Amino acid sequence: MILRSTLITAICAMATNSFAGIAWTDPSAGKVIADAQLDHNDKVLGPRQMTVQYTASRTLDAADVDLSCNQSNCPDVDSVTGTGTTHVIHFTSNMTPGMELTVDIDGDIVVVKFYPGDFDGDGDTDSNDETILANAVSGGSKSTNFDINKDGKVDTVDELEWDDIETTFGVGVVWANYVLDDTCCCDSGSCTTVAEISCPAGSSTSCPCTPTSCP
Ligand SMILES: [Ca+2]
Ligand SMILES: [Ca+2]
Ligand SMILES: [Ca+2]
Repeated sequence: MILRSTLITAICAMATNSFAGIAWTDPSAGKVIADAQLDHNDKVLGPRQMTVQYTASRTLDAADVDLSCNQSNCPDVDSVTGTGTTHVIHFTSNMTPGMELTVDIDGDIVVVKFYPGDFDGDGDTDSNDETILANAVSGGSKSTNFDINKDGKVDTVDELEWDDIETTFGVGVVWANYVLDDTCCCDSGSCTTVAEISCPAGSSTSCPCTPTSCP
């Protein structure tokens, strides 16, 4: 009996050790991403990659990963890098405001939401979020969650950036109802349906924009 139970225990241990489950991902499953990286045109950029940490070594390549989302401009998988237990899924484009991205990693589903400025994670960006940010600034927070412009500091500049987000997307914007394609931007005669805090010089945020109408 002792031998038999020892054998069963050993087999179970082998089975457990050979199975590589996801330990964590970054961004993590269910996360509302509130901080927004801004590019040189003040375009609001969400994450462009996801790190996956496994409990045991395994291989992972681009064919194992599928992306889908609630917008028409879903990123694709550009590449998967890394070896052993840590792999990084690179997207072909950044997540955009209001995007809910479903990442199917070899059958494991991870959903993340990019709601700029939504610090309490309730699906909108309103005065409650403004208060949370103001308290973070006055309290000397070091959290990267509040560092909207990614300059390494949480200060009044981030509060101004937060104001820009709310002005651009609407006061009290409800991200769950947000349709990216409602925002157009006309630059040098061509319209794109990207969301930007401020469009490049000479462009218009009105829809349809001129000289070319938005689709
Ligand atoms: Ca909120
Ligand atoms: Ca709210
Ligand atoms: Ca900052």
